[in-house]
Amino acid sequence: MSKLTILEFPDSRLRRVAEPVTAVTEIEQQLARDMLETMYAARGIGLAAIQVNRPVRLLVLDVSDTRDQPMVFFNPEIVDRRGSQTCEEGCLSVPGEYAQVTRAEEIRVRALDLDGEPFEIEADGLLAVCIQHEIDHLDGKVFVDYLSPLKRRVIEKRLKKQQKLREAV
Ligand code: GNR
Ligand code: NI
Repeated sequence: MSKLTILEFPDSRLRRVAEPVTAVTEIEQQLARDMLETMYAARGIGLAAIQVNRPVRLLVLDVSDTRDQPMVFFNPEIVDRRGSQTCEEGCLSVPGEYAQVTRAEEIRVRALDLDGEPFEIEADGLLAVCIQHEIDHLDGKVFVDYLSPLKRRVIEKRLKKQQKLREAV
């Protein structure tokens, strides 16, 4: 297992649209395991492959309180959505910034699991928020895209300053 580096907004590599996986081989399974390790180490509830500079349609998450229920989705697709909910979101690629985002309340998701087997789940609440947040990453989107241009610019400035300070160390 190895921990991967998480790209940070406004890195243009977060803007790529991820390609579907053609097969779930040991390579993809290892990437999923490394992403889980990276997500747990960063105390996130989800991670999309784009965030660790791998532009493939893969996301991992664990929204359990006990942090022992990892989920893996290859080629996830939202096949049904209902209602709306607003939740305060954060992002490992936008550290320290939080904002309210409105998304579907309930979704039905189709994907391949770690063994490459197709499955479908119904999700609501935080799980639904997290899956939608991660699929946005796979389409080159970040939650700050839902904010006003002014708020987004303020966040961008703060993060660039932080990144510069870190580089100077
Ligand atoms: O760790 C995370 N927490 C979170 C909280 C509210 C809504 C979405 C998320 S996802 C985020 C991890 C992350 O950046 N995934 O891409
Ligand atoms: Ni994120």
